[in-house]
Amino acid sequence: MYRHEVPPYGTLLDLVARVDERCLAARPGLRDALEAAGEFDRLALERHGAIRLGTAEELGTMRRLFAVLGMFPVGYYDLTVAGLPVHSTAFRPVDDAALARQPFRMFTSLLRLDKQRDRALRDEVEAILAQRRIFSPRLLTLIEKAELDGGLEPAEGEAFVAEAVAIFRWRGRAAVDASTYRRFVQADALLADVVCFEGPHLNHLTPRTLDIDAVQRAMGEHGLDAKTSIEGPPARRCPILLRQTSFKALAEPVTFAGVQGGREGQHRARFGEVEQRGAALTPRGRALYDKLLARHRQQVDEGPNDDVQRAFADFPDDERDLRLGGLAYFRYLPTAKGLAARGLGHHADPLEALVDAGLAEARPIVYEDFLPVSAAGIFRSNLDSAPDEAGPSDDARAAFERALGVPVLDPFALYDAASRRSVAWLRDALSGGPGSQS
Ligand code: OOG
Ligand code: NI
Repeated sequence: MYRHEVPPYGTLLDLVARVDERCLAARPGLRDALEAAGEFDRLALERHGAIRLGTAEELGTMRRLFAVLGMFPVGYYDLTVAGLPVHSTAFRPVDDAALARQPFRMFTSLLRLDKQRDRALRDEVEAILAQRRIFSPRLLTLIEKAELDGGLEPAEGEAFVAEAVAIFRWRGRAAVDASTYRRFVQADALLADVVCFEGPHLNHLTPRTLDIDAVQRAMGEHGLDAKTSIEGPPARRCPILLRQTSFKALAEPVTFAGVQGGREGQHRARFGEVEQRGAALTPRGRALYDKLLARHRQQVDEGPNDDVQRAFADFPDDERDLRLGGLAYFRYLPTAKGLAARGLGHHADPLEALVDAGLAEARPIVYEDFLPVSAAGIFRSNLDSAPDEAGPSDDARAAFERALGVPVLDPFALYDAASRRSVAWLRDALSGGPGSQS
């Protein structure tokens, strides 16, 4: 659907497929590493998308919809620190098997009308949003049925998917007239994007690539209007977190509501993005990343000395250092040698001894989440006003979770659990199977 609606997105997908193919051919060990990490089969279908909702009720129902698909809210992102009047979570699968099969994530934002100072505008927006219904009655019935029965029959599942996809499609007809649209855009472009349409159209989709630098270089040649630089950490031997770039939003024709059959205009919101994912960082690794990013920002502010590679030189770029420094999460797997030595008493050895002896290997756990405001968050943490912000932000988070109907899951806890599970499996495998003495 999105490829049809936003044709350059199709161009981007084709480009990513070619770059990844070349990358796999050029780096012989890469395929094995991806396979061992359970990431090879999912690579070509891996995406994230983003939507923006208007009301607490929409967010609560969206949470139930994604739960039917096995996707749960992970993380809380306060985008007001980046000047956007929204806060967000990401709906995604959480267990190892589901992530290996289809890791699709939907970054989902909720408009914060408490940030709108213009009382009259706020009332007007609330009245418009109170009118709209983004979930069809049929879809609501199917969500309820899935909740009650713990699933749906195949035909119901088909209907569920069709109804759910329709929520995210583009509607070229605005729900408001042209002058209302213009007023809203003037107040805030993001507010207009949420409020002026009948539903939360996807604002972008993002494939994952193995070489974002190659994609960035080639975008221009393929007629894609790319932004000038890649966000996130610099290129490294051991990728960490998330690097992203995008092509700019299209101007799409819109018909506005109006007495004389409507007027034509344009709306610019929908784009395509691409990302390269690396290791998930522990709280300690993330703190170091944030510190170095802040230092880099300062260098950029201070003048031409903005070498991102140098700013990040203090972040170890070696898997063993990342592991021993407790900076990134790893999954531990038995090697062929380890399996051959099963039952010989190694299952209780210290983890590092197993790795050193070649009985186990450690693979970085891929970062499944987002970094939408790392830069802005760092600015804030450098300001004296940070304690000031903490109170209201906690309230906002509580309100967000009330709207969701559940607390968001803690991403660090999920990576930590995945790592611990792998260690338990490793010890079982080396001991000769579950139930053996340990
Ligand atoms: C926020 C999207 C955030 C990303 O990749 O960080 C996101 C928005 O809706 O503008 O998709
Ligand atoms: Ni994105």
